[in-house]
Amino acid sequence: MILHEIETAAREEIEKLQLKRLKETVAKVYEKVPFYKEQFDALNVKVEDIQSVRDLIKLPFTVKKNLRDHYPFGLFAVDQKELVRIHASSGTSGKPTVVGYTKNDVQMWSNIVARAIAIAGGNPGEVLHNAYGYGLFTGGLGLHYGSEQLGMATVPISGGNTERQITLIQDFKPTVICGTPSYVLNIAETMLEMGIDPSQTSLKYGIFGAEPWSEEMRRTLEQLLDIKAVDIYGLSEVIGPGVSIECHEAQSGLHIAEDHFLVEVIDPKTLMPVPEGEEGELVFTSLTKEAFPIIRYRTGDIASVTKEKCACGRTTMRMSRVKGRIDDMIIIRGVNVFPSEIEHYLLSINEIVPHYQLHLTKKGSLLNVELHVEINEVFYQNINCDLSHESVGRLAKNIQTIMKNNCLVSMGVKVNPPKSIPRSQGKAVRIVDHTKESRLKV
Ligand code: DLL
Repeated sequence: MILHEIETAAREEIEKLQLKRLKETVAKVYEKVPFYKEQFDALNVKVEDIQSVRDLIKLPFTVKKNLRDHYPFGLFAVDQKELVRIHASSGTSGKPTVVGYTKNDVQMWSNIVARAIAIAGGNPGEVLHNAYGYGLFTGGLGLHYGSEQLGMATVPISGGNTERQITLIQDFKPTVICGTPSYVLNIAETMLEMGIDPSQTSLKYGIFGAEPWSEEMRRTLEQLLDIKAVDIYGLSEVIGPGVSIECHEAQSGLHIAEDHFLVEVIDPKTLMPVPEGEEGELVFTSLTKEAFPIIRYRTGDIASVTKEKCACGRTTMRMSRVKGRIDDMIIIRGVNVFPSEIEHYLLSINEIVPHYQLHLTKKGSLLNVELHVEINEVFYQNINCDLSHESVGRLAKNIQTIMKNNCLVSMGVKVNPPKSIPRSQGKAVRIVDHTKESRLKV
């Protein structure tokens, strides 16, 4: 295992480096980005007020709306001529959020991702199959540059054209596959349909992220493909993939690239920090970015962090799996539930496949949730393709009880035939919100 110095540094050393970089970042945004100057002045905070990393809380938060309000380049800290890359995320409403990178930013990001791929089990000289989408989304190019930087032969296949992906996996013999967990599941299932045993490929490691997924999904993917699967996290506003990643040795929380990003966890209601180990909203501050430095960005993602040393020997702070985005949290009769929690329990049920959707409707002012699941081919044949068979009713009831007992929510369950739930080629759509559709129609 090749470790970078920072990965095993003592906490004081990490914080010393962070403080130095934080001071530089704060001074830079104050000088170069009018938005930050206004924000800091309004709170009467001065660059000199940052004397320890804990002083970060004196600074204002940044939210997605600030990016939209300054569309496209209003929050950039460099002249447009210095940009070499622009990414954007479409979002669900309004203008996209746009982020930019200088040459140094791209180099720095590549180094971060190269380190992340190594943490996940990748080695120079091997082949990496990159099924993240290429384009404005940061997944494809982010993993691509990191993989090349590490010295891996990178296959820029992007998402889609699943049968060709499978041919290339068989022919090029990659050891690492990258993609959203839902799309890689789609690849594995397509292999089975083609009569190919997914556990017999050259793949050893999977680097999966860009969407919430569960431990059960990890087990499913690991068993199907006979690989070790690790979670990678990131967001375009902070840099893209590589903000944190699990190590293949312990698979126990995602190591944050603390030399480049400062993390906080806050209570999204009070905006105050929560104690270590407690869940809250992740907030990131970039420490080394040139084109688009960002201060205290509220991600909307729910997770916890720990400073405990990992079994792999690394000392960098680790975050838990992201449970979901605050916006994706469904509140049913006062109970909060994330799709990833539902997924966790759903995947232990034998008769169904790991594809599901939550359909939201409204009856009066009450939110109604229907869980759409899909039965597997064997079960379908056993019931003579008859969904009115009594065992289908029993299955639906069983799923309802499992959800009620474990997620504490009551929801309808609709059992669908095989291949009826849309397969993902990138980020899976887990929530279909018909309440918004009807609002639009009005
Ligand atoms: O999804 C960057 C990325 C690419 C991460 C490839 C990992 C791998 P955005 O499109 O800006 O960037 O979306 C960021 O996706 O705020 C989370 O809500 C969600 N997300 C990203 N990684 C994970 C993960 C990329 N591992 C948003 N688990 C974030 C759960 C994730 N959610």
